[in-house]
Amino acid sequence: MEWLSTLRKADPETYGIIKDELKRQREGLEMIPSENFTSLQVLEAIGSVLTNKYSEGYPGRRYYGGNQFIDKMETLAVDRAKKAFGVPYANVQPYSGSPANLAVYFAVCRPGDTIMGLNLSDGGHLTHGFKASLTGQVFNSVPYHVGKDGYIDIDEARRLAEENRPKLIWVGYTAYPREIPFEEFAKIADGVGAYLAADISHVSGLVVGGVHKSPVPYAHIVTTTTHKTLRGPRGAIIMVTEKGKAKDPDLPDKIDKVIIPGMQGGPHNHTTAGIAVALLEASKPEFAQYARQVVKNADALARSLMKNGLKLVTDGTQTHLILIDLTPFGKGTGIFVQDALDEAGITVNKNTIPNDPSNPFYPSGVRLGTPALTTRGMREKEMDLIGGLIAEVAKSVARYQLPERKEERSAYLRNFKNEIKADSELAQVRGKVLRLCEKFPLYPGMELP
Ligand code: DSN
Repeated sequence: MEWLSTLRKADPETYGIIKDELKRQREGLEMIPSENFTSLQVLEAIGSVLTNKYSEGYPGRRYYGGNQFIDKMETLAVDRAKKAFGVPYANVQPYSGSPANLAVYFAVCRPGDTIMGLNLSDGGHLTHGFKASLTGQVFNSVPYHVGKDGYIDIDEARRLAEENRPKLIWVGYTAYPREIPFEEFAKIADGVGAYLAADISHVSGLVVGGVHKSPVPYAHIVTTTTHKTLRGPRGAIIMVTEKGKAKDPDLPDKIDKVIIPGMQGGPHNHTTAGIAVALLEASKPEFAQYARQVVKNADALARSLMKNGLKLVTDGTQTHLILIDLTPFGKGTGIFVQDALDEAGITVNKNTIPNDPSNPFYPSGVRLGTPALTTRGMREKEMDLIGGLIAEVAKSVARYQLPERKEERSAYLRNFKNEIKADSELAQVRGKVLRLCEKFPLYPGMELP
């Protein structure tokens, strides 16, 4: 089937860029753990005429006319979200994860209130109070940390909570390979009267698929993006649990009001449709099977990486995500491994590791995961092979070291980039990656001539 044929004729430039990106996705191993490939039906829903409509407000109470079908669409998405996660309230309007989290802050806190979240370089999200994020500037952010073993230091978090009496505590992380300790944090939050908000953006697909503990019995509020393991379009959902409603029966209403009129304008109705479609898919037995395979694949990949000599934070994973500690190669070496893997057709992202001896611009780790490769149908056998290729690439650039002097870095990196373009070992890995990708076609039948 020929896709985008109208666009091809009307705007060859835009068409060409989309075609190139599809080729990149098809011919490489997409291993950024927060990315995935949606189904064709999700793509169709977000490419629909629903994008044309303004609908500020909520079903049955909109500012604009003509919303009878948009109301149905949003109600369907909300009902599916409530059913998928087992919650009494869901708002599917946040444009993405950051606005969803901002809405939570302004529903339960005032500027200057104390909040807690996991420190960024220990695996926390930007919007959980990092100092460069508005959330770390508008609120008094007290970060908690992981211990030397890479696991969340619950004792430190409890002590900090008792000393600082936060209004809101965040759990749920962006670079943490172990199960989120919801139960332990519920005890801490309840002990100091704080709201507990679980941002399960990374693991929401695993939660729905039954392979990660659910936050719902423990947290008052749950947020998630919809495009990671949940495999939907780029968007987000905010939910309130029964526990949250018991703490504050007005919480759903407060969140609704912060989203609109507080922060956002018209919802992205095409995205709402895509979320509804993804939630229907996630309710099927095949999705639970997918979620199980994501975790099995991550475990197989972790074992392969370690067998091939790489060091992993917490020595493995229980989720979809792995964090490679590159300090044995030198501090701040994440950029060399990321760029060399890119050259070989393997997409990962450089990332800080706990107690990183470098900084977030030149971190000492690489973060990777298995959601997208599992969507393509790859299994443990392929993970074993890929772990070997990643280790080979990492070792092949071990001779590169980040210059201590900042002024020397850009010339050094330019030279590095030129050298890896001509590296025959990386070209060989690229060939192996291509052959593997051909065996697991992405969007078969989607032809872009
Ligand atoms: N940027 C998203 C991620 O990659 O995990 C959320 O922090």
